[in-house]
Amino acid sequence: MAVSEFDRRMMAAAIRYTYRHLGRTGTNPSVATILVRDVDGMPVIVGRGLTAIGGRPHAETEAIEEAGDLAAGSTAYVTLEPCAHHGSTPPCADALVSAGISRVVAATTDPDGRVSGLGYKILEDGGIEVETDVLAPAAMKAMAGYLTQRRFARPHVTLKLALSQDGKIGRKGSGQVPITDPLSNHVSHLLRATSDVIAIGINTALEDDPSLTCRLPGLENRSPIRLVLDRELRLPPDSALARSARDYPVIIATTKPPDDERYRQLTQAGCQMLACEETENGIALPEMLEDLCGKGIMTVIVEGGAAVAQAFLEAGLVDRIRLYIGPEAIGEDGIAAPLSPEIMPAGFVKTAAARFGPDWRFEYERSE
Ligand code: AOF
Ligand code: ZN
Repeated sequence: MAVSEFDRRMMAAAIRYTYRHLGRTGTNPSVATILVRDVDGMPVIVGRGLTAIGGRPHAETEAIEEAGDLAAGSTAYVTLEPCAHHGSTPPCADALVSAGISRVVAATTDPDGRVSGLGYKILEDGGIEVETDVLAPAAMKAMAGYLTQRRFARPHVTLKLALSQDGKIGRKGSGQVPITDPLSNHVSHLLRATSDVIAIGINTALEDDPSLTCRLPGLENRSPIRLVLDRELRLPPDSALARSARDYPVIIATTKPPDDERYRQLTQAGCQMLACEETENGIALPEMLEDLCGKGIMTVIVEGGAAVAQAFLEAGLVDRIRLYIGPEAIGEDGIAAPLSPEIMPAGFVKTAAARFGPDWRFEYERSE
């Protein structure tokens, strides 16, 4: 049976569903399964499943459980190839065969060596019809953190910048300057809710004293880990970040040793210290990201300031750029942005444009 328009619509729904647990499944990707079967000549959704918070159980078994007896004879829409390995539960591919699923429509092959191709093989050997690569680009976008971690052994990095109409990111010496509309701010807080870490440089921390939490009503507990690149340990223990370190985690990336007085104070405030290597330009970013990856971090937002943005770009460590452009100009005393729609680093292509109130948002991704 060929892939139909209905198949694509169900897969699009499954991919959208994965965003519900994005950033909450540990090192596991957030995967969705939707089971659909014919009931009196009508396609009916009989089960839905998502990778559980923390990473287990997997999506397929959740959906099969919800469908109960109705699972047999249904089509399973899965955003990732069902697993073939034994973890804390048996392989999902086996579970689909045992449940009597007749057809599996999948979006992407799992790059995990324990699964890659083997999941599909178990399904086919079990007599299930398998369709692959349905809406693969959209699924890969939703799983970018997981895929980047598997491919490059580092987290996926989004650089987020807000620019005034005249290409400035702030005003010299005046702390936070409102550039974008509250609507844009809500949208960027949604990215915070689905990301593991938000990183800023120490200058931004000192100038703005930001909290970097997600402040969307009901999603406050989805705030990412806040990370400050603070080679010389200048973050004050009474900063908004350090004061809230016991409520929402703070990591301080530094090259200072533990016998430093500020090190002791910040640790006492509840901040976690990440020992980093030093280069002539500051903290060694590839090694820092590798360490974060080792801690299970799959997605990082880099949010200010210009020097930090520049350092990540120069090191080739940015996968996606989200550029918000507000309607007002800042003028002469503004701080120039390291990039603009006219000046994009080589290798990035525009993949989306959207309007939020008076603002524009452009998205750029690295072309392969
Ligand atoms: C699935 N369905 O919902 C997810 C899958 O640590 P474990 O044992 O849970 O295995 C992690 C691997 O499982 C992960 O690397 C990926 O290959 C797969 N994730 N597979 O069938 C799911 N989340
Ligand atoms: Zn599984």
